[in-house]
Amino acid sequence: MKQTKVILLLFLVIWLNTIAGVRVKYTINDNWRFEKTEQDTPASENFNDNSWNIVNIPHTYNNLDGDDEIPGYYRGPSWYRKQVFVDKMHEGKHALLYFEGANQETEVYVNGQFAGRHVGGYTRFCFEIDQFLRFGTKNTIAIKVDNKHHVDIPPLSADFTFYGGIYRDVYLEFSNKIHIATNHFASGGVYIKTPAVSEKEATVEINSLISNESSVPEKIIIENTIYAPSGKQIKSNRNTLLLKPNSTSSATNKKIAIENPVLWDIENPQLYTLYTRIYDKSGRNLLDEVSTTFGLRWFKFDPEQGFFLNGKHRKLRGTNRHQDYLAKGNALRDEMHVRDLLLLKEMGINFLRISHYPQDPVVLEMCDKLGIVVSVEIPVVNEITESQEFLDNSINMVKEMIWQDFNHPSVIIWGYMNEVLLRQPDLNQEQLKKYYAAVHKVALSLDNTIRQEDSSRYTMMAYHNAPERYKKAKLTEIPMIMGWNLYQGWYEPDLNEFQRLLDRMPTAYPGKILLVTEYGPGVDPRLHSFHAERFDFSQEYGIIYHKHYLKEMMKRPFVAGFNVWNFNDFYAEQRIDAVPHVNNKGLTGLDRERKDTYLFYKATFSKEPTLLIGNREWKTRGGVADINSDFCEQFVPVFSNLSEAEILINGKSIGKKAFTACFAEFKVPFRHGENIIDAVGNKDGQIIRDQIRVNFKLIPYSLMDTLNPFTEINVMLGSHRYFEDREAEMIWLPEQEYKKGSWGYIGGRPYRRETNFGTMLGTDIDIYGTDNNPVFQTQRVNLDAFKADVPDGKYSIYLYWAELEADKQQEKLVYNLGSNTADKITSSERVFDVAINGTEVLRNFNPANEYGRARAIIKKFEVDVKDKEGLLIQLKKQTGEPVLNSIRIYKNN
Ligand code: GCB
Ligand code: CA
Repeated sequence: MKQTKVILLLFLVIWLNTIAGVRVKYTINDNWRFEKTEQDTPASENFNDNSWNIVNIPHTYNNLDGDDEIPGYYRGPSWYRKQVFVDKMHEGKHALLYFEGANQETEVYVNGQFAGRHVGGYTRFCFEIDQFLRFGTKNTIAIKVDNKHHVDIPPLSADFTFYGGIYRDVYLEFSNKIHIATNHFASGGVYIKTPAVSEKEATVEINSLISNESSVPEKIIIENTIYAPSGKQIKSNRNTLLLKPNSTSSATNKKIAIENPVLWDIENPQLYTLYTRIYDKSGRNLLDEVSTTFGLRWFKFDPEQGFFLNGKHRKLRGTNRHQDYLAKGNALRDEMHVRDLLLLKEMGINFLRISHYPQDPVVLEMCDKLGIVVSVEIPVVNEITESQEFLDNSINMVKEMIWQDFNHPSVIIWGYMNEVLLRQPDLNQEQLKKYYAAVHKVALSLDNTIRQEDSSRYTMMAYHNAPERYKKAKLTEIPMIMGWNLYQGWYEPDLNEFQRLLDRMPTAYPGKILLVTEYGPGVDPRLHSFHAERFDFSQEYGIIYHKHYLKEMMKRPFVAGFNVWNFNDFYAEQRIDAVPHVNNKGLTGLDRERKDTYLFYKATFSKEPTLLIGNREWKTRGGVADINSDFCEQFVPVFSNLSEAEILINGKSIGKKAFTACFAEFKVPFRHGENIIDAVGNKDGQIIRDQIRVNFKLIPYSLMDTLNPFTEINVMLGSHRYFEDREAEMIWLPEQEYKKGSWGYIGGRPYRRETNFGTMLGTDIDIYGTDNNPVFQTQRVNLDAFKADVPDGKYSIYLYWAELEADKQQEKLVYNLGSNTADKITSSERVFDVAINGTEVLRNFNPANEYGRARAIIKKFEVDVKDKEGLLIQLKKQTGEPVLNSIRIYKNN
């Protein structure tokens, strides 16, 4: 009993000490009232927000309209309001409202009074609010966030959705009136430099900013204590500092030597911790405390040999990342960012380009912890505005980025422009010269700012493949590192132009450090092809492209590193690909489904023995049985860093194959129903296995086959792709020409669209009224018929159409670099009749006229097939060319 009392008393003492001592910071994310409104009345304290929705932060107001079929999304003001209780214990404290990010202009009101305004959607900021607070009661916080286009705030345009809202955590923070500064670009107020690091010794320099918010001068004691990664305290010193009233002073602690430092490195990312504590002049009463993690490492780039970390050569290999997730837009919880970094580490990267803007603080925290080297950049993308305000805002963003993330050992590069000459305004020669000069000025100012603020890192700009422009604008000389975003074999036709282009670089830019900051093809995980081609969005073309790029970059030491575009699929509202409003160049999907390309890189980069069967998310497959057999042979890719592996299907071996560049393809005989594929290999005697399960829908070779009775076929015309409808667990097959006893088209040609670089499969327009765009995006033009020699019975025939051609003028693709659909109008006049087994079912059918362009049309017909007549769907032209996009034949009985 007595003992318990003593312990309780002890706790109480600790408790009180805590309260008196240091700062307190906590999130206030939950239960905000939210409304989109142009009104400014919600700023006032007594505004009635009862009818508003309730939301939690992280929140965006564009996750739905950024992904619907109406072009555009709300870009305007919204309000967040909340009652916050603040206890009396915080009276007399320095109080902050702290935001990790809100896009893109933010205004804060506390109890009706204006507390501050911030510009820019991707950096942190905070406002001092003690003067507006009431203690021991509730306070009204009202926040206006506006994501409207603003000519003076970057980004002006870009291939990602500019989600509005408070999409990262928001906090309250309380500290003493004398405290480690919070007013220097919302940074932690403590900066650690490591001017000299070697294996033997590291020199550390600490700069701290201390604010005195009282109106009298104060003498304080500042203490810096460093803990080694092991947790052992290794250094501590105290100095006296005189603080002027109402101002922030800086204290420098130079030349702290750490012998035999434990280095921060890729495999072994060891972190030191600095505790910065300030005390009153007695040295006994703690006023504030901030802990900062940092790392000891040195690095350099060499134009010919690439990157060295702690004296060791490292090919930098990694990806870019956007802060998106399925249905959530940019409003991710911390744990979701963390998961992404874990997935990247698992894939074996050592380098991340955090594009195109600074991200959630947990991202860099993870890079520090996992040993991932990083470049961070501000969102000056595509174009600039020739105004002083644009320049000022950009400079401010660069400073926020640098000071907020100054201490991360993972950061080695600060970037400040991406493809800044992509969207050139429509100007005459004279004006263009002026514009180039303005861009040059912005670039130079940003580059200089970075070099001044932080001389310990490299500066970088990323260019698109228009070197003449950048040369003309004199932008290639400015940054220390050139980043090139290259899409040969995607936007540009020839995959092999990639390496030719690389080989021209050293002569074109002698002495320059070179990174391939982007490269990647679009991959819709639902699409597969055994005749993959550029821009078909198949998983297989993804592999062809990535294998090629990786091989060429690994071969060339002057390519210091590279970043796949992109780690994840992300939203780009204006983009229309296989999945509209989504850029699907991710190695993982919006839901982080690992595409085959992810598996390929994982097998290639991973140091662990890795054996992964590809197509593992292709759960519903299908195909036509080989002649006279009850199976269908299809290629299955396997990715592995072992020398060879054996594949078994349903327990039966189909042989062994060696891996070349971590890749092998096995011809696997699938039978109808569930198939189990096993892969077995070994690494130094240790057995390595993998297994996947596939539901295969086998279409009999002869539809009259009585052993494998016909149930259904789903065929995309004009297409060589397979498409998995995941909602219905159904498989769409590529077209084939009609053969007796089987099925297929008669006559016609596949629809191919004209582009600046030759023709491409199908269309890239959004098909309204469906999520299964690929089923409608190809078609056969001018076909006579579709025939299927099905057995007698009752059938549902679904005919799929969408007019792909009309009004092309309306559809100028906003982003697709160099592949913009040629702006020529093709006639949409097509009128035709449709007959099924001799019965006319549609006469004078005019899809464009009746449904407009690009609208999904599905017509279901019920047909009785008798007397072994099979099915014949005929199209008869009236005007223009008849078309059919897809057909589903389903046996009802
Ligand atoms: C680029 C841009 C990036 C785009 C990408 C693409 O060069 O830097 O923002 O998303 O191309 O997929 O077109
Ligand atoms: Ca929309």
